[in-house]
Formats: sequence, structure tokens, C-alpha cells
Amino acid sequence: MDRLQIAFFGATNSGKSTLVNALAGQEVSLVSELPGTTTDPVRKVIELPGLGPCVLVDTAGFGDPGALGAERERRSRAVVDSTDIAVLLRSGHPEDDRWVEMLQTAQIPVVELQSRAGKAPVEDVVPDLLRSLQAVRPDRKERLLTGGLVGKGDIVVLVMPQDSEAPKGRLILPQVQVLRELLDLGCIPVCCQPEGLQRALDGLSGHPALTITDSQAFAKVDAVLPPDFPLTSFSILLAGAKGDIRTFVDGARAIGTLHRGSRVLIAEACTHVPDTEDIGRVKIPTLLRKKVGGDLVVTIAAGNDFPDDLSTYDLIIQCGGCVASERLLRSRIKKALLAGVPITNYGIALAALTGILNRVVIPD
Ligand SMILES: Nc1nc2c(ncn2[C@@H]2O[C@H](COP(=O)(O)OP(=O)(O)OP(=O)(O)O)[C@@H](O)[C@H]2O)c(=O)[nH]1
Ligand SMILES: [Mg+2]
Repeated sequence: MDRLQIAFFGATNSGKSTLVNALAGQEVSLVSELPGTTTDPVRKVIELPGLGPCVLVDTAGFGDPGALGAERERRSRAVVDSTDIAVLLRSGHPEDDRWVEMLQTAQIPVVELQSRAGKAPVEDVVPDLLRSLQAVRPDRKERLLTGGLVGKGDIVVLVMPQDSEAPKGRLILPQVQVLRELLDLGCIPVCCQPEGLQRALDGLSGHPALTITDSQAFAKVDAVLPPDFPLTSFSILLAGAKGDIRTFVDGARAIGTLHRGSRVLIAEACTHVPDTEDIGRVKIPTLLRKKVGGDLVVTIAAGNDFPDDLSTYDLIIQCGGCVASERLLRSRIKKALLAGVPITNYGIALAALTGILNRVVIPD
């Protein structure tokens, strides 16, 4: 499901962009003899032989003495959190060893290459590099989103509100993935919007084996669905397959300990332009404020911006992570636990705030 993220690190001018271009067989990144040519991470989605769907990430080199050097290096370091395989170009820079150590500490396989090895054109390095990447490729077990909750022949009701936040003309990724999985499993998915749930249930000859809702519609669904009908949400299924759902459930208990002035970090993994109905920026903060009966300090971290210092927060609420890799979510969970800060996700937080955390079913 996730693309394998292969990121290229090394000092400025070590030849990262040249190598990325050679591997991709196209001009992905600008190359020049000037150090500091690549300033921000550059991503290229590509299919590589023996590796499948990948995303190549070219980064700004370290050791850039310019005014923005430190900031560029911080952005390159942020790429590490979501990297599955690192390629490090050694150029004899004093920081080379520190980077290898940092990557190994993060348990990321590292392919080390000598910068500008030999006189041969860089294209000659590609077959060897591909073999090395294939050799260290992490073994990833594809986990079912609905892990053990449903089986062949089961009727599964999907509640999918299409509000102003829904993309025009299509379904969001978690809905598409769950639908596809249910069809593959031989289940019978029945789709509706919250307003249509009662009619959908009335039309069924038996009980649905499971109802999966968008977390934002928990309250509406809970009001209609009989209490003995199993209920879960798309984001809970996603968290179960990618993250550590038990930690998120524990983290949601911290919602009960929040008070006026508590500091909450809302961490989004995707970058999108916020909307008036935005779940992370509007809906969850509003419910939290109502719960504590006063104001809270809510900080939003979008995209790759996850703060280095988490210790000042009382709770972290991570988005569903439909575009985030398992590695990124796990690394955030690890950082939160190390800092002693409870972490939960949108779906579990909404279930807790709606008072139905005890009734939702959680995949194995
Ligand atoms: N001879 C030779 N030159 C290379 C090779 N790789 C890169 N170069 C040259 O080295 C210079 C820097 O290459 P880049 O690919 O831009 O290096 P980079 O690591 O991306 O640099 P920054 O973006 O500044 O961090 C360019 O002039 C390249 O043409 C190589 O394998 N052999
Ligand atoms: Mg470059």
C-alpha cells in the first residue's frame, strides 16, 4: 500500500541530485557545480525494478555554510522520519559518519556510496545501486485494514459523508482502500451518507457484520445504529494497520485530564488548504474546548513539520495519516512516548469526545 521511500543524503555537491536523476532516468532535480543547489527536499514518484512503487527523495546537502544552511539541513533531517532506505553519498565530509550513525539509530538501512566514484559516468552506478537497494529492502507485511473483523459474505455498511471537505468528484483514499479490500475479501459493502443510514439498515435482510463510518459522523451514526451492531471508523482501521492503535486508545484517555490552558498539538501528515469544516483545525478543537469548558492552546503542525521539542504539550492528536507511511506514524509515536506525552489520532479522539470510545471495535 505504501510507497517505499528512498532518500538521498550527503554533503553539498556530493552528487545526490545527479544520482537521483540517473536512477529516475529523467531530470528530477537541478544539478550544478555550485554547492547548495538543492534547497528543499525534492520528491519523485516512480516504479523501480525489483522494488515496486517508490518515492525518491533528493535532499539539500549538509555542511552548507550559507545563511540558510542550518535551516536546509533541518529539512533534510525531517525526511529521515519517513525514510525506508537511505542512500548516503560519502565525500569525506566530517559529518558523513554522524549521518550514518543517525540513520542506523533510526533503524533505517543505509546504502553507502563513494561520491563521484571512478571516472565512469554516473549511469554506470545505477545497476549496482539498484541491486544494493533490493538487497536491503525492508520486508513489509501488508496488513488488512479490517484485520479479522469481517469475512467472506459479510454485509458491511460504509457511512461516507460527502461534505464540503470531500474532494470533488471522487472518494478519499481510506474509503477507496477499505472498499477495495472488502470487495477482495468477498464482503458485500453497502455505502451511504449519514442521512441514509436508517434506510440502508432497513433495507438489509440481516445485521451488518460491521459498520464503518467517517469519524466525523460518529454521533449521527451512534444515534441510529443499534448498540449491539459493531461500529468502527475509517481512521481507526487505518491507525490499526499503520500505527499503534493501543497507544492511541491510551492516549485518548488524556482528553479527560485536559483543562483550561492545556496545550494540544494537532499533527497533520498531509498538506491541504484548511476548510471551514476542517476536522483537525476546527472540529476537534471546538469539541475539546467544549469539553474543558474554556480555552486551550492548540498548535497545528502541518506536513513534515513535527516539532523537535514535544515536552511542552499535554496531548498530541495525529491525523488519520492516509498519505503518511507507517514509518512516519511509528516514528511520531516513538517520539511522543519518549517525551512522555500522550498521543492519539483524529478518529480515536473523536470517538472519545463523542463518548463512544467504549463501543467502537478495534482491529487486531
Ligand atoms: N565526474 C562526476 N561528476 C559528478 C558526479 N556526480 C555529480 N557530479 C558533479 O558534481 C556537481 C554536483 O552535483 P549535484 O548532483 O548537484 O550534487 P548535490 O549533492 O545534489 O549537491 P547539492 O544539491 O548542492 O547538495 C555537478 O557539477 C555534477 O555534474 C559523478 O558521479 N561524476
Ligand atoms: Mg542537489
